[in-house]
Amino acid sequence: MTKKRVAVIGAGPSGLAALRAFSTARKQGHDVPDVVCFEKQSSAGGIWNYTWRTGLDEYGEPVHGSMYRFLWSNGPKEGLEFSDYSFEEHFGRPIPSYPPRAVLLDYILGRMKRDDLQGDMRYSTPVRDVLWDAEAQHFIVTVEDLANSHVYSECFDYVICASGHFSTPNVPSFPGFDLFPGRILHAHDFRDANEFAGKDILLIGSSYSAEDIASQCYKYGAKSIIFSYRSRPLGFNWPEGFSEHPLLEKVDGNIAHFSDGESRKVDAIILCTGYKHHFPFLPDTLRLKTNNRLYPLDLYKGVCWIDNPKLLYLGMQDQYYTFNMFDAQAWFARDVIMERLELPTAADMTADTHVWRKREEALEDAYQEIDFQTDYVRDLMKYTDYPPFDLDKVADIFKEWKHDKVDGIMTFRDRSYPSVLTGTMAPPHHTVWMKALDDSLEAFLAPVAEPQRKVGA
Ligand code: FAD
Ligand code: NA7
Repeated sequence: MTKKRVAVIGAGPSGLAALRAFSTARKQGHDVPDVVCFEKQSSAGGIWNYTWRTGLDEYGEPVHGSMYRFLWSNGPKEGLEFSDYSFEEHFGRPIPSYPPRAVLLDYILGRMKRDDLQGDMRYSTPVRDVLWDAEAQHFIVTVEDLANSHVYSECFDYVICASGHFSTPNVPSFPGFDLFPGRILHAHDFRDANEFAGKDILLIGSSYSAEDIASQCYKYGAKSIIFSYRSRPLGFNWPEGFSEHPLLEKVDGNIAHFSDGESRKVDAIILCTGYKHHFPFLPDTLRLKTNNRLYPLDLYKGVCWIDNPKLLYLGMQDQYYTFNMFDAQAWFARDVIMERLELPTAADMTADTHVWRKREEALEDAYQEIDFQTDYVRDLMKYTDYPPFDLDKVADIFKEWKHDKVDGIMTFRDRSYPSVLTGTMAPPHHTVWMKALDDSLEAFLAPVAEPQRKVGA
């Protein structure tokens, strides 16, 4: 009998979780399918890879990266720790709770390297097209090897789509934008807060990107920060120089007018208006269509495409949990593919998603959302042998994090939490976040504060 073939699209945390899930089963002595991972970037790590590029890359491909310089984890690392690979194991000692981007990338890649992930990694190879051949009962996956400008197709029994959903920006327009004399950009193209030092910045949106980019700009010397929200303000106890207004009505020259009748002079506008789930390589019949939410429909257990469960999606939810949730999903996907799990009928799968969706729709605040996603991950984990970890403790950490942000939006990253795997309390960082201008791995791991390197010069 020929081996099953699985295509994984994307080598970010979700795609790597899939590779890890199969590798674990292989090490346990199981006969696992052949796995090929197609990644459009030249290396693994997904959105955790920093690139200076914006717009199109060297091949004319849309740049995937939305991360910027000086990005530090926006939640405690204890909430995302892989349950089979602790931070302590990776770094050989405990590290503070809020690492910068490069440290988290090192951790993600560390598990991959240590695991000697078997499988066929094809970098600089975007997936162009996925077609279901109903007669042959397999997918035809067409990809482009960018370095050799070569387009080719291969057949797969299963496809795991792990291409991320924080990369294609949602870019609304407002009256007067065409004549605005300053820069207008989306968060996806934001790279370096130094650019905005001494400037009055308008940020549209009131979620994670707005909150974090504003904090970055403040940290690196912006003169004032003006938020404009559509539904509700962020509402933190912002330092002096910050203000929040309801939705922008128009800009007139460099004057922004808001629906509360207020107006302010602004030098630059950053649209922190979220991202679109975008799968240009998938036909209508296979394409997930959703906004950014905790329970997208059409996916059984948030993973299996109900209309054709040989297509599986990872990481498509809005996220409190990240790396550990992707793992739980990947283990579930693996066990579906290896036929260790039998799926219910399509009608039963759909009914199950509606139960979750109904519960999601009734959620009233972030604490309930945390409990919801905790229950979701718990539910997934009961089907597989993903190493158990104390989900209730993780939920408590997320709730404490929410409190800490209310206590001090510029100081929450100075807090510490215990690992739910090792029990070790994270040490405080040698430099408080507001003063830690150097976000390199070396500066973060240095035992004591070094003179802050002049950054951005
Ligand atoms: P991604 O990391 O986006 O990886 C998807 C991969 O698929 C990419 O490598 C991409 O190149 C590849 N790909 C896409 N299309 C194709 C194609 N057609 N063919 C081949 N390959 C393709 N999470 C946290 O836990 N903590 C944080 O502090 C945090 N901060 C964030 C800050 C920003 C600005 C953003 C945008 C996200 C942040 N996140 C954070 C969430 C982050 O998205 C997840 O941590 C995680 O990276 C999601 O992993 P993923 O593999 O699903 O997607
Ligand atoms: P989110 O969390 O999806 O939030 C998008 C925000 O953009 C949210 O406040 C929206 O307002 C707002 N939005 C969307 N469209 C508009 C328009 N047309 N006008 C005004 N405001 C709008 O995306 P983020 O980028 O903040 O976070 C995504 C990830 O990146 C996250 O994981 C982070 O860790 C980093 P709404 O509340 O819907 O009215």
